[in-house]
Amino acid sequence: MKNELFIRATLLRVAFFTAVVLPAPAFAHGSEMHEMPAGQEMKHEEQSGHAVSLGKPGRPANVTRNIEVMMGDDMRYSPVRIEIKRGETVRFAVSNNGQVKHEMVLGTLAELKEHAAMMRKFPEMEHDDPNAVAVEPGKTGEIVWQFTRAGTFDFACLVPGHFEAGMRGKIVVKR
Ligand SMILES: [Cu+2]
Repeated sequence: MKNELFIRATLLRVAFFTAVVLPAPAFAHGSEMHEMPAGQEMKHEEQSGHAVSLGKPGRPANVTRNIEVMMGDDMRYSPVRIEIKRGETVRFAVSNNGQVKHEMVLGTLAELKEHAAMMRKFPEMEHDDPNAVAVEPGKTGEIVWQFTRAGTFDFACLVPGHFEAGMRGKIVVKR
C-alpha cells in the first residue's frame, strides 16, 4: 500500500514536470517580440500585459480621430496632454523631429517606471507591442488604440535616459 502510494506520487511528479515545467519556453514568447536574454521573457510579458489597464489595441476601421504627436531631442512631446472620450478609438500619428530614436509607450506611470528600469538593464530591447511605437529620426509611426476606461493615464519614451529626462505626457480619458 505504501509502495503504491509512493509510485503514484512519483508518477504525479513526473506528470507535473512534463505538463507544467517543460512547455514553459514554448509560451514564453507569445505575441511579445522583445529581444532579450533568455529567462527574462516571462517577467517582461507580465509587465507589458498591464497596458490593458487603459484599453486595448484599436481596429483601424473604428478610428474616429487622428492625433498628431511630435517628439524631439528636447525630450518633450507636443501635445503633452491629450483628452479622449471613453470608448473612442484614436490613431496617434507620432513624428520624430529629433536626431535620435524616440518612442511613445502608453501605460500607467507605475508601469512605465517599471518598464524604464527594465530598459536601462537591456538598452537594446525593441518594442513591438500594440501600445507602443518606436520611431527613427525623421520618421512617423502610429498607434491605434481604443480607450475603454476613464481616468488619467500616461505615455512616455523608454529609450534609456529619456523617461528620466522627463519625456512623458498625460492622457485624460473622460466618461
Ligand atoms: Cu525619447
